[in-house]
Amino acid sequence: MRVWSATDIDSVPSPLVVAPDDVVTPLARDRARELGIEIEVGRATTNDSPRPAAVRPRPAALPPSGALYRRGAPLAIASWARAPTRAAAHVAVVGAGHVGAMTARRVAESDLFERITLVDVVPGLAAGLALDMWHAASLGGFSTRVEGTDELADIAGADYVVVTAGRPRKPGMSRTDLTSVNAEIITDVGAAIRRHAPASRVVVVTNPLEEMTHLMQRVTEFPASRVVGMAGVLDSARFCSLVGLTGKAVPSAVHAHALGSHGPEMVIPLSQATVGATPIEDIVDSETLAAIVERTRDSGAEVVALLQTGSAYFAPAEATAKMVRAMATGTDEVITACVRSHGAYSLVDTYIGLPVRLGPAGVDEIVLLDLRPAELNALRQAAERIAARTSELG
Ligand code: NAI
Ligand code: 2OP
Repeated sequence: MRVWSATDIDSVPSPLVVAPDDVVTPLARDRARELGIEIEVGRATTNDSPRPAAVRPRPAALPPSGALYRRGAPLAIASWARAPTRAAAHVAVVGAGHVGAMTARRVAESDLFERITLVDVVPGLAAGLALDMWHAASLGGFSTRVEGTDELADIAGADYVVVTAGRPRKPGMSRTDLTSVNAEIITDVGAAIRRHAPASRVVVVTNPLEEMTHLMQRVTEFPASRVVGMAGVLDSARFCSLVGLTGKAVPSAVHAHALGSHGPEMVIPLSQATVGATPIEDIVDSETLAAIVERTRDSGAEVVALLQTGSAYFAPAEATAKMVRAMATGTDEVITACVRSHGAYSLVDTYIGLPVRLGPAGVDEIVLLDLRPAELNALRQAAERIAARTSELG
């Protein structure tokens, strides 16, 4: 077992592979985030196990540590601007409801961006929430400016636009029940994005996810690589957390990809799920895994039924913020996003959850996993059903 501190992170390669029983301090995680170093959980190490080789060259001069600053350590005044680690980027979040507000907060806390504009049709809502968030800047250790408005034109020039505007589900409703009301909202918001933020990368969150992402791309007429949907990061995370409930692994050691749809056609290929470097099927029995897959698929509805009003937002916002950060920093991490398949996996051409690498241009690459025939078949069926639904949008 080894304890990784922030100082250690300054001299490690990326990705840093730590053993399952290693401890990575919160300060070290912050430092790794600042330097763009991925932390992966690998096999247990012995004292003489070799450390992994660098796959990405490290910068010669390291930026000053904001992580240390946040925790009150003395730093040179020149460190305050933190310019070397922050892109001069502008993020807009349209819809300042539960998911939108929480996403704006998590993006602000990453302190990677110059500015966040939160927008909502309800007068004063976004401005009030943004001011409240900004009041926390000194406590949260961020200097990303957060502003709120009820004018969609204020997204002008945004580099990234997150769209959460729309109605959430009520108990007993399926995501598809939201189609007509949310399609109108997405059409309006998409037209505004096309007009005011024509160079932006768009992350759609509004349900039903595949249909609304498809519609957003059609309305903006942006290249499909610049319009993605958020669901797979959330559904994969839900699977990992539910595995954690078995007591056989901590959630952060579990890796899995939830592909297909954000709904009944969700496909979680167990051939690709691991705990550290060990296949999950060697650790958790097949009956339990089948039940976890089923519960993951129904997790959104499970939360809706408990809340009675509104739907989940902590995990959805965390997942959305992760996608925005992944685009801004261009990490090598393979995550699941709702993207246009363009013939990948021999699927019909549709928006569907697939493993991708995201970067500043949007989707850098669809990653081809070595799926089992039954998994591939399930993914193909999912694509056909999604394509049939999106074609009903006209
Ligand atoms: P919410 O009701 O709390 O917030 C939605 C906000 O959108 C409201 O404040 C509303 O005033 C605003 N809005 C409506 N029309 C607008 C317009 N034209 N321009 C700007 N703002 C507008 O709902 P919540 O919980 O934030 O969910 C938002 C959407 O995200 C829902 O459709 C929900 O189903 C979906 N969702 C999707 C997830 C996913 O994994 N893809 C996960 C969680 C939620
Ligand atoms: C969820 O899965 C409602 O789609 C939303 O929580």
